[in-house]
Amino acid sequence: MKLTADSFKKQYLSRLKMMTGKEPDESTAREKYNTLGVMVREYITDDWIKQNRELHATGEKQVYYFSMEFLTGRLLEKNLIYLNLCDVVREAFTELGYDFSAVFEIEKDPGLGNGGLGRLAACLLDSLACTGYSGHGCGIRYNYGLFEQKIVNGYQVEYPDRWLENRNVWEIKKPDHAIVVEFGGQIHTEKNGERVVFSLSNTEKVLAVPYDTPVLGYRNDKINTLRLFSAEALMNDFDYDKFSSGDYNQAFAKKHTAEAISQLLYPNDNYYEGKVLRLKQEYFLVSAGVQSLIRSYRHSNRNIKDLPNHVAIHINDTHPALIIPELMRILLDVERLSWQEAWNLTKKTVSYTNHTILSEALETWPMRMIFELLPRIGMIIEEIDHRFIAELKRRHQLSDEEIDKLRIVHNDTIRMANLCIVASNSVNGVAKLHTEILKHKELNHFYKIFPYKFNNKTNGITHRRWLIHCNDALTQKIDEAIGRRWRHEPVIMERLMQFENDGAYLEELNRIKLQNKIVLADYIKKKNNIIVDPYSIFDIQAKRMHEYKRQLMNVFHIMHLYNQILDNPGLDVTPRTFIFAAKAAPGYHIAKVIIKLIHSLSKKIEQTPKVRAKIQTVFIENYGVSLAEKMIPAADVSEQISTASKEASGTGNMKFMMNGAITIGTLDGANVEIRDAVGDDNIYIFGMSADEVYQMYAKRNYSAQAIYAFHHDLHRIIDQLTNGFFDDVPHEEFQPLVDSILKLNDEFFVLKDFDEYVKTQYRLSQDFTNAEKWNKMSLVNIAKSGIFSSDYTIKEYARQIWKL
Ligand code: 26W
Repeated sequence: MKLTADSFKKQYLSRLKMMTGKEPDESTAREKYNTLGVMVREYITDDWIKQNRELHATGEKQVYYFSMEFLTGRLLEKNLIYLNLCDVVREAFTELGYDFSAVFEIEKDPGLGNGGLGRLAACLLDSLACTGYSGHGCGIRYNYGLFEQKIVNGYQVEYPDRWLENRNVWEIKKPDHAIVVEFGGQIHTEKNGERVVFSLSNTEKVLAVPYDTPVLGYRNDKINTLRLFSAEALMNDFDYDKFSSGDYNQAFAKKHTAEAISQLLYPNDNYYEGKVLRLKQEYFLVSAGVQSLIRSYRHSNRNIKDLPNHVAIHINDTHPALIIPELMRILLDVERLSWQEAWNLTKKTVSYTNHTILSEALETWPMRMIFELLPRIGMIIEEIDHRFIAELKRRHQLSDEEIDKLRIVHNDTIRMANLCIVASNSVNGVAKLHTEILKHKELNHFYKIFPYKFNNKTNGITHRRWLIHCNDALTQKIDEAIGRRWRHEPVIMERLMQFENDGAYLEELNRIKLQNKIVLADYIKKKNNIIVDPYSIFDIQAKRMHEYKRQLMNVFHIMHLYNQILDNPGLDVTPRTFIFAAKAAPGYHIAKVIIKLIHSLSKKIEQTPKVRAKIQTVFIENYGVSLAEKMIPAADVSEQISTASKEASGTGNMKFMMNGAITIGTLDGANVEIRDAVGDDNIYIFGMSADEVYQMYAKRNYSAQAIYAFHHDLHRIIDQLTNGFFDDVPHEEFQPLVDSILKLNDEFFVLKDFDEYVKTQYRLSQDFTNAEKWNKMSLVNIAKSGIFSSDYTIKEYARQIWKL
């Protein structure tokens, strides 16, 4: 696009006037933002329409990526960068005296996801467009995204996330493409020759209205679509009789029930809660999505039997698993295919990613609930299960116990992961270790039956958001050193290795890091009213609050340093600022207690000058994509300390690495692959391995009590939780943490890994004082991070799974 600052300025000012009915100098930042957003959308609209038409005409294979979560982050600045308009706009804004970044800050960060799974969906969509593939996201347009977190007196308080309060300039509502989704009803059977035909009557109908958001490629003109469905009542769902007789509540009842479906994102991460409304959401997404894609497929006049040649459907964890029986339903009841034909097409079309092995995160639905809400879907699932078991018995010699593990329906509950594995052509884990654990431990019973379905796709992150967009200074420095090709081919970043011994270059990297730390320190001052030292180590743990991620172990280490400094004031401690950010699921009590503990510790340190001189602790509220963009470029140390085997991959680990932070972590998830990339000298690995964790479970001889009894430092720390050491809370405040360790025997091995963690932290802090050594490690991490670009991940999905 050829656009000069001058011509842009003219267009912009005239649009601004037209949209606001004011002179430009009277316009607010919001008005400036809206105008700019609408203009960006206008620039791309023709291309977007054209590409959709072409896709239709050519029948090029497309993937539909179904996910209950998409954490896209803000779009204005990103889109400007992708269209190569950022410099022009910045220049124009500067000339006009407008505050460029203040305008970006107006945009609400759409929090339509909880954590890693939702952000991965956004990174993969980005990479699809950037690598030139045709693929679309399919999700729910929640009215309220993940709650906004405020910290009040050290406690998390949740506020509704009103992200749609102001106009969303990126989406286009498509009412004429709305879909009817049906719940409940009665099943009817009818004989049609040899065939039994099923239909439903008396269903509750809900309208799924699509809102499309363009997903731009990076300077390659590609535009894909993120389609989010919003639930609305049908026009005739309003009860005029009730209204005119004054029964207003009842008059609107159906409308409210319908709209409830897309009202809110469930705030659980890695924790399954079997709520009917959640089940409705899941079916709403898949039914709307499949109907919509079949409709558009039908429009192009292709034979339904060719579906897998033109369409791939991917399910992001089991949450959209009902796509399997829903697609079967359409192929059987609407397209009138035979069971075998429908089943073959379904299997060829659907693929599935597993993102977690935590048993408390695995979805299961009571058969009864499914039959009540989705009778035909329930029937189809039972039939899939019957046929699968029959075939198993025919083909394999299996004990009853083995068969029970494989059943989709077991004890009157449906195991969604089993359904996904049986019905899809590919099952992938998200890091090498995770996939090995799936194959040889958690899903070994399935691996033995379907070895060919299992494969690994190590997660990735888009280096455009997580480096080019969020860390401009570092981006420039990389350009200067190795040119700009790496932006399109991120492995080229490895050429930075030639600067490994270039003192001046390393010093420059260090200066950029310091500058980013100063920016974060300002933010902390503003938000927390705590002054932190940007020359201290910025040690960051930013992710969902979860016991398996072991924020508590991090806290124990800080308490340990506290105790040591007080005992021994002359102690040589490298100044360090421990920074946390994390949301806890509102119903996850112990996670909330840990948040409170971090605040009490922070306060305690601020009140103890001797300690405060060496270490500080801060908790930044409301972690999300936008905050991550501020924190990650400022990190010296990246905490990735989950109990080995529990973190499927992690993607924060990759983002920190790419911004030059050094990882301290366990051999878990993608940390293993990061270690392989940078080598043992450029990462701090400690703790039990996944094998050791599994052995520990098998031996059943771990005793947290025994460690507590004999370990002087840990004994003291655990006692401090309840002995009045934290004098801003009642003594029993932190009792649940003591109980989780001593009574419930420390499920995540915090005590077991503590010593090695402390030793490794000490080694790290010594190394930090050697600036040359540290900067070199930082450079190696940046240089080796290119392989974790999601562009490579997506190419593997596209070629090996989706066959695009
Ligand atoms: C039904 C409740 C529920 C909600 C969310 C269960 C499970 C989830 C997600 C699978 C949790 C999640 O985000 N998992 C993370 O996925 C990332 C992307 O693959 C991985 O990098 C993380 O290790 C994994 O925890």
